[in-house]
Amino acid sequence: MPVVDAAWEDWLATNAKRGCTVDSMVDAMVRAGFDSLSASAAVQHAVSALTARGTAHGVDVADAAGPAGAPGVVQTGAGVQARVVKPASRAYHYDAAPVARGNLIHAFDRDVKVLMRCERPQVIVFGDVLAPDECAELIERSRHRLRRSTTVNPETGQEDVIRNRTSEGIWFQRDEDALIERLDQRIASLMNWPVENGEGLQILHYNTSGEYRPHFDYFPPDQPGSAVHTARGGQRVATLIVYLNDVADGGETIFPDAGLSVAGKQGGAVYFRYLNGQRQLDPLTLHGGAPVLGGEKWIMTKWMREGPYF
Ligand code: PD2
Ligand code: ZN
Repeated sequence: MPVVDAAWEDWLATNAKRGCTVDSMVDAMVRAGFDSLSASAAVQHAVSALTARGTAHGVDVADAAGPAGAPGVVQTGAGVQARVVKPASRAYHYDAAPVARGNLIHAFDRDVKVLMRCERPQVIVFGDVLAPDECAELIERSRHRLRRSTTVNPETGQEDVIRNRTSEGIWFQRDEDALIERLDQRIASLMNWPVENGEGLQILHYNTSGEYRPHFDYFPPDQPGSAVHTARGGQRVATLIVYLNDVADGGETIFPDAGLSVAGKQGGAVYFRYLNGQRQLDPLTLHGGAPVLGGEKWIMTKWMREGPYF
């Protein structure tokens, strides 16, 4: 299968800018030998990068033109032509999220309040997921064991320390002790996803000025390093970020392409889902941790996978 190299990135950016539909670009890439999941993720990434800059789309790629020299690709003389057609139909399909309906959800051993639901992207804000003493205990257990956080290198899949993520963290393995086991059960019940599909619980700490620049929590299928991570448990499907303290100023969880910002409150949480039943990935879940402007920020993150994570 071909890879999304610099030439394909140029092709994607050019055609997204011309206003070509997601459908027509995915079709062109599939005809050039990509599988539809990789093609769809690459196109959605290119379109969402453009949408973030405020450009609309709604025209079709005229034929299977890809970068010059790409195998199996027809190159038109003047590049790719575009014409106005129906709106894109291969856009991310918002099927029902597994989280229960209603304003109060009984999650294992606790009643959790639903404070806000957003349908596109699928984001839910909860109150009272953890009690104040549970938040305090997690912070105290973690404070002296923190290590600088890493991110996945897209090429190699290795964990790199980079400036995009200025936090420190530690992991608690599932079933590590009674408290972690209980919290894992509660979170799995709230997310309505099997507890064994969850990665460990990660505690993160940001000092003033700490931030986590916008990123996807899923592993982009077009990046070679992703396979290392999806080999165990498959793709990530959804995230729950629990706020362990009130931040004096800043530190919101932001969704820049959705124009959404969540200011955390101790014990509350934000849930977002990015893999649907058709295994499409939602680029609108691009999100980040805004810089902490005053005080410190403590959160706990749970990432759920498609399958059991052992
Ligand atoms: O600290 C946050 O608000 C934040 C933002 C984006 C955390 C994460 N992502 C994460 O842990 O993935
Ligand atoms: Zn994230």
